Amino acid sequence: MWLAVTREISPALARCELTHLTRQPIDVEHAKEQHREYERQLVEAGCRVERISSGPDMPDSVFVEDAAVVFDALALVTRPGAPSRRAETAAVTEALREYRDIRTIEPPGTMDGGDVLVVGRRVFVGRSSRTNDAAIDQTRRLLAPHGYTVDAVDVSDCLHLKTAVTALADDLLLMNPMWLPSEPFAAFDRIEVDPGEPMAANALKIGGRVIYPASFPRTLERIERHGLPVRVVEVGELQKAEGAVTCCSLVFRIP
Ligand code: CIR
Repeated sequence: MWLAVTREISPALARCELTHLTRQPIDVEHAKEQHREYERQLVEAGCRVERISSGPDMPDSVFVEDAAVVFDALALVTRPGAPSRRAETAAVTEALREYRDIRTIEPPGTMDGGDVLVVGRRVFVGRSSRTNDAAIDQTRRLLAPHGYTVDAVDVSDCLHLKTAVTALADDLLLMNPMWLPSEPFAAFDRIEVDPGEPMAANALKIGGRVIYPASFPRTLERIERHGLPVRVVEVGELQKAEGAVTCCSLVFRIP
C-alpha cells in the first residue's frame, strides 16, 4: 500500500519563505481546510496518511516534500537550502525511520526535495537557489549502488525543479518549457503547460491517478485529453506560500 506523510500547517505559515512571489495575506484557517481536503484526496487515491505535527517555529513545515526524498531502498533526508527550514528535518527523519534506512545530505550540501524528480530509476536534481552541487554529488554517490542515475538540471526562473516539471507516468512529463532546458528530458513524452499558466507543471501522481490544483484549468484540459484520471484540489492559500501539490506530502510504498 501507499503511505503519505504530511505535516500540519504551522500557525506561522504567513511568515513563510518567498522567493519568486510577493507576500500576500494568508488565511491560515482556510489553508488548513484546503490541506485537509488534499489529505482526503490522498486517502481516496489509496494512501494511508500519517500527519506529523508542527509548531510556530517552522512556518514552511507543511511543505514536507522538501525535507526528504524517499526511494525504495532508503530515505534521503535533505539539508534544506533556506536556513529557516533546517529544523524541519528532525521530525521527518523520525517519521521515516520506521520504513526506510535513513541517509542524510551533509554540509556543505544543501537540498530541497522539491528539486528532486524521480522517474523510474532516473533522478533529476535541480541546481537551484536551494540545492547545490555538493548535495547533488552526495545524492549520486548514495544512489549509484541502487541502480539510479542522477542528472543535474539548472533551475533559475522558478523555485524548484518540480515547479517546472513533474512526472505523470514513467514515460510522460508535465513541463513548462520556458523554465527548463529540454535536452535532459528528451527521452520522455511531454505535456506542456498552457503558456498562460506558467506555474501549472506541478502535479502529484499516485498510482494511475493525478492530484492537481484547480487554478490551472487550461493545463488541466491538456492532462485530461491524455485520458489520465485527475482529482482537482483547491490549494490557493498554499500557493500564496509558493507551495503546490507535490510539496505537501511524501508518498511511498510500504508493505
Ligand atoms: C519555501 O520557499 O521554502 C516555501 N515557502 C515553499 C516551498 C514549496 N516547496 C515545494 O514546492 N517543494
